[in-house]
This record gives sequence, C-alpha cells and structure tokens, in this order.
Amino acid sequence: MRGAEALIRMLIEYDVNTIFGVPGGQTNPMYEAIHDIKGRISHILFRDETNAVFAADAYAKITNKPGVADATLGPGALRAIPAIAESYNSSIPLIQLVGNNPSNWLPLTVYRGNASQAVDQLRVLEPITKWCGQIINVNSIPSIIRFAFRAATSGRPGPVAIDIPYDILTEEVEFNDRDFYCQKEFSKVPATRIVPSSEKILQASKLIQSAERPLIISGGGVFLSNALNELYKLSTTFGIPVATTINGKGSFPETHPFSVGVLGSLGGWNTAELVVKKSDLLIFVGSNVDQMTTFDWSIPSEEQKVIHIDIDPIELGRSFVCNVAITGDAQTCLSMLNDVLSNYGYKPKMLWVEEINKLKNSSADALDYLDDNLEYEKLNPKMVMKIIDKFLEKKGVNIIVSDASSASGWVAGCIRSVLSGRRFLFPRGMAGLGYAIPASIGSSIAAREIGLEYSKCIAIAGDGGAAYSIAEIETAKRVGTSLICIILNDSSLGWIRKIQEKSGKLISSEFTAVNFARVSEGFGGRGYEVKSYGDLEWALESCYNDNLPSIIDVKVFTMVPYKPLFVYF
Ligand SMILES: Cc1ncc(C[n+]2csc(CCOP(=O)(O)OP(=O)(O)O)c2C)c(N)n1
Ligand SMILES: [Mg+2]
Repeated sequence: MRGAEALIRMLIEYDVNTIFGVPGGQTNPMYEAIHDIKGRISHILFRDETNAVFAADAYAKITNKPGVADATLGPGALRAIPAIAESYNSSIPLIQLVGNNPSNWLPLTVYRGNASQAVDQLRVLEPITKWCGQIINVNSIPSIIRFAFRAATSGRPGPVAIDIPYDILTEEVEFNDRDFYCQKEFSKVPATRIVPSSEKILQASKLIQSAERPLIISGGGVFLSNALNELYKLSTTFGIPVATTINGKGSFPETHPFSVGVLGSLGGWNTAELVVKKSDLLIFVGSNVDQMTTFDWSIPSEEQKVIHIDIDPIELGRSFVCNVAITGDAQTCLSMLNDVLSNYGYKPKMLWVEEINKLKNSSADALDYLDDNLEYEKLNPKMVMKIIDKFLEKKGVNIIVSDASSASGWVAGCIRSVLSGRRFLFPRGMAGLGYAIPASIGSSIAAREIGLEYSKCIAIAGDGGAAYSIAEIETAKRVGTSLICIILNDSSLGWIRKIQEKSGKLISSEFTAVNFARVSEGFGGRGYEVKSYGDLEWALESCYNDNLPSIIDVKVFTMVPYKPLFVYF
C-alpha cells in the first residue's frame, strides 16, 4: 500500500468525510488515493488555501469534528497561515495536511529553498498550531494521524499541521489491518472531559449564593464542550441572566427573558452592558475574556467578584483578579454547579430578576448609540440589518456567517439568535478579512452532512472583506451550496476610514465603485444590486429559495458598530 493510501484510510477510520484544499504536484498522490476510494471522502477544491482552511474551520464549528484541509508546500502552506491562525486563536480543531519535496532533498528545501517552492514551512506553522511535524517514516503514518487527532481534539482544541514529503506519499509498504486502529473518542470534541476539583465547585457555589446580582458570560468553549443544556439549566433554574461573547452567540437563546445579549465593544448589546455594570458577580464560562468582551479590559471592575471556568488554566484570570479559577470541561463544571446549587436549595434572587426585566424593557435597541437616520442617499447599515433580522425571523433557523470588521458587529448586535446552538460564526480568532464566503460554504457542507436543521446559510461581509474571497462563489456553485452573501458595500475599508476621519488624513482606505452583483454572475451565481430598503426585502425573498449562490450588493454609507471608537478616539 502506498503511504498516501494509508493516510486516507486513517482519515476514513476517523470519520473524515470532507477535505478542503488546493492541490499541488507534491500532494497529488494523496488526491489519487482519494480518487481511488470512490466517493468515501469528498474533496472540495477551493481557489485559495486560506479560504479552504476557513471552510474547514467553519465545518469544525458546525460538526465539532476536526476540519481537514490540505495545501501543497511553500506557497500553498503559506497561504493557509491566516486561517490556521484563526482556528488556533479560537480553539477550533483542525488537521492541516501540507505537502513537501522528497525527504532526501532536505538540504535543498531548508533555508531559502533551492528546490522549487521550498521554504522552511514548519517553522512558520509552529507558533500557530498545537503541534506540527513532518512524517519521516511511512510506517509511522497511522500513529502520526492518531497523534494528530488526539492533539487537535483533547484539552483545549486547536489545529495541528502534518508535513508529508512526496516520497512518503508514494512509498509502498506492507501494513496490516491492526495498524489502522482508531481511537474513536478523538474524532470529535470534546474528546476528553477534564473534571474540575469539587473543592473549587463548592467555592464557586458559595460565591453564587452570596451574590445579589450574578451574571453568566458564556463563550465559544460552551459549544466545544456541548454544554448548552447545562448552561440553560443553570440560568433558568437559578434565575441567573446570561450574556454571551461574540463567539458564544447562540449558546443561550437571545429571545429568552434571561438573555441580555452579546457583551462587548464590538456589536455589544446595550442591555448586556447595563447588566454587566450592575452585577456583583461575573461567571465566565468557556471564554478567554478578551479585549472586545471586556471593553478594553475595563471589566471586571475592582468591586466585582469573578468565577472563571475554562479548559485551559493558562487563560484563567489573565487580565483580572479571579476569586475562583476553575480548570475543567464546561459541561462537567456547569453540571456539578447545578447539582451543588440544587442541594443547597439555591433560589433565584427575585429582585435581580425583576431588575433585569426592567433594564431589558428600558434599553430598546441593541446598538442604540448609533442613529437610525435615513437621510442619506445610501442605506443605513443598521437599518439594513434590522430588515435582515426581521426577514430571517420569518424564515426560521439559518446559519449566519459574518466577515471581520463592521459586519461582525452588525451580526452580533442586530441579528437575534432565537435558538440555542452554534448557528452564528465569526472570525474572532484573528479578525481576518475574507472569512464569510468560504466559511459559509464549509458550514453548509457540514450542516448537510450532519442533517442539521436549518434552511439557509447567509454570509454577511463588507465590500473589502468580500473581495478577498469572492472567487469562491464559483466553488459554492460547483458544490451546490446555495448561500446568500449580503455585501455591505460602502466602497471603502470603512472601519479604517472612520479612524482616519478623526485626523482628516484619508489615505488608502477608499475604493472605486464595484458592482458585486455583476461579479457574482461572472462566477456563476446570481446578483442583486440594492439601493433601497424595498429592493432589499425583494432581493432577500427572491434568492431565498434559489439553488444558486447569490450576492446581494447593498449600497450603504459607513457606520461602525464599535463603541470605544466613539467614546475614546
Ligand atoms: C486580512 C486583514 N487585513 C487587514 C485588516 C485590517 N482591517 C480591519 S477592518 C478593515 C476594513 C474592512 O473593510 P470592509 O470589509 O469593507 O468592511 P467595512 O469596515 O467597510 O464595513 C481592515 C482593512 C484585517 N482585519 N484583516
Ligand atoms: Mg467597506
């Protein structure tokens, strides 16, 4: 059996159904092996390695299985870097396969490659992966794949990269069936559940008991741990309101009376901000408590008590004093907390529950620090988002994938998550532009594969972000994903231009007009150009049941849903 066949056989053992990537001569033996197994794995060709890995990241977020991507050596490997870093920073499990020259070319591959396309790629991959390494012996393929799945899915998940020289893929060796054994529990996250110390859970319960105004802040780790039910129980049984981080959006239904929405400077809800300021105990779960969530580390205040639950002890209390720091799996921790609080006979603090209700009623709108004016020739992005929110509410459950920049704030702030579940995807790991379109393709494929209940995948991006990955509309068409991409087209890098407006020194932040509707048609999709709110409603309705991917190009003026920009700059 060739090394490439052994590699693919191992991936099948780990229930890999889809690989996202771009071929190269050095990885072609792997493609031949995929070809020969006749449909057991489908390979999705992207037009850029970054996009392929963004798709794999989204696939992993929807399925909780590691996304698998491939790139050729050198230029392919380096183009995958921004997306691998995205998965690394947001703890998403990923297996990145990377090609290389034959191993006996090593002296010509390292340093500044003398062999064509060679570069010291492992050294570039090292700081953005949980582990990366090269296969130096074809017989070790099965054990390295097992290692890769364990590394990607155990503890705090993340990407691993495997560098596979050409001769390893083509070498013929004898394997026997036992070589291909699979540790199934590592084919998904959470692979292992780290149990917290019961002493810490007791301490946390006491702190919750003594608090008057507790607030849970739920992050993306709650999805990775499948802790949604336990979170719901903790909140609803004991009357503790829930805010989420952007990445945690959807971990608690935003239509529930105890939801106070998304917290933070980027697209944060007014209610969440009011409630976080009033509360005397913050309970962070599955979150690294980052700059955006904390309004540039201005919460927790010195008076607030904090419980921080995370799988990774390195994150605990990183930027604040933590009263109880708990290392453990979110589901296990929350379930133990529920039990202890029940045993204590903990009762909801009714005064706090009533206050939350009042605050929710008084803060009418998620982003009400931004105006609703309609006077401009172009559309107001906030009003655009409200139309999209209303439209989607009528249509049922959808997957919404946001690009970086303002789009993330608009989606976090304006589109409500009616159900529990990871249906909102953001590139919060790196906030790199270009995520929305490829990640929509990855999530549609994932949803189709696991039979997830949803009706449409909607990408929302700025014109700058969309242009990074617009060619993937052809990919969407080719693989039969009928996504809708709404482009907030302000003919500029709006976020940057807003910053520059403060000094009046506008430079390299504006584009000439682009007609994205026509661009979409060129790639085989549909295109709608929208200049009025009525046009938008019509366009949404007409592409919703379409089988082709569609772009809705909405001409907006620039508005940035980021609070400190208005407060401090
Ligand atoms: C890959 C990458 N390059 C540069 C940036 C820096 N950046 C942050 S926001 C922004 C503007 C994005 O413009 P657009 O996508 O049109 O969104 P808008 O702000 O106009 O809504 C840029 C360039 C980034 N986040 N990612
Ligand atoms: Mg723009």
